[in-house]
Order: sequence, then C-alpha cells, then structure tokens
Amino acid sequence: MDNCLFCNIIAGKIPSACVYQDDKTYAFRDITPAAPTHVLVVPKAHVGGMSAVDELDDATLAACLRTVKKVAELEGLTNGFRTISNCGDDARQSVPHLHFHVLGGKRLSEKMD
Ligand code: DGP
Repeated sequence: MDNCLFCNIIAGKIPSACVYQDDKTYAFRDITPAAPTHVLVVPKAHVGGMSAVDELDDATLAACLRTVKKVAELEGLTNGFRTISNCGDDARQSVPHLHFHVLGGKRLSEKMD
C-alpha cells in the first residue's frame, strides 16, 4: 500500500532501526519509545489491524507471534515483556497497519489503559 507508513518502512522507503526480519515479518524500533525496549512487529503483508486479521493467512499471523518472541530474545528480555496491539479509535491506534508493540527492559506499569 503506497500510502501506508509501515508499508513504506518495510519497503525501505522510510528509514527505520530494524531489529529482526524474515520473509513474513519486520521488527523495528518505535520512534517514540515508551520503555527501554520498544519494538514494533508487523506483517510484511498489509492488513489494517487486529479487526482485519481474517485477511491474513495463518502462517503470517503465527509468524508475527514468533517474531515477538524472537525480538524478546534478541533484546535480552529474560525478566519479561509486554505485547500490545492497539485496534481502532478507542484503543488509539494511530497507524492502520497491524502491529504488535513489544515493551520491556524495565518493570512496566500495572495499568493497561
Ligand atoms: P499505535 O498508536 O498503536 O498505532 O502505534 C503506532 C506506533 O508507531 C507509535 O508508538 C509510534 C510509532 N511510529 C509512528 N511513526 C513512526 C515512524 O515513522 N517510525 C517508527 N519507527 N515508528 C513510528
């Protein structure tokens, strides 16, 4: 998708700090980190968000979760980490390309909202 920010990052048209990638997923550092480690995991195929995951094949969906785990390993998050996927306006999703925030490297807030 030409006008999708994360599609342009995946394509290398917009620079990003890549942490990991494979044929189905791309992981890169969030531009406004909320924790010492704040990485975004995205499928390379465009899908708008969690409410549209039926558009993704199961292998890609599974690959996203495996990449979350891989990022946690690469970042040394042995004491735990948090994975969040904001979906839609109430959740304040700001980029309409499915992504999983991987947060860690400190003791995170108990609050989820
Ligand atoms: P969300 O609000 O859940 O849709 O998260 C979108 C995240 O994307 C937000 O934490 C900031 C991040 N972000 C926005 N623009 C850019 C960018 O150009 N580069 C990078 N690396 N991250 C971005």
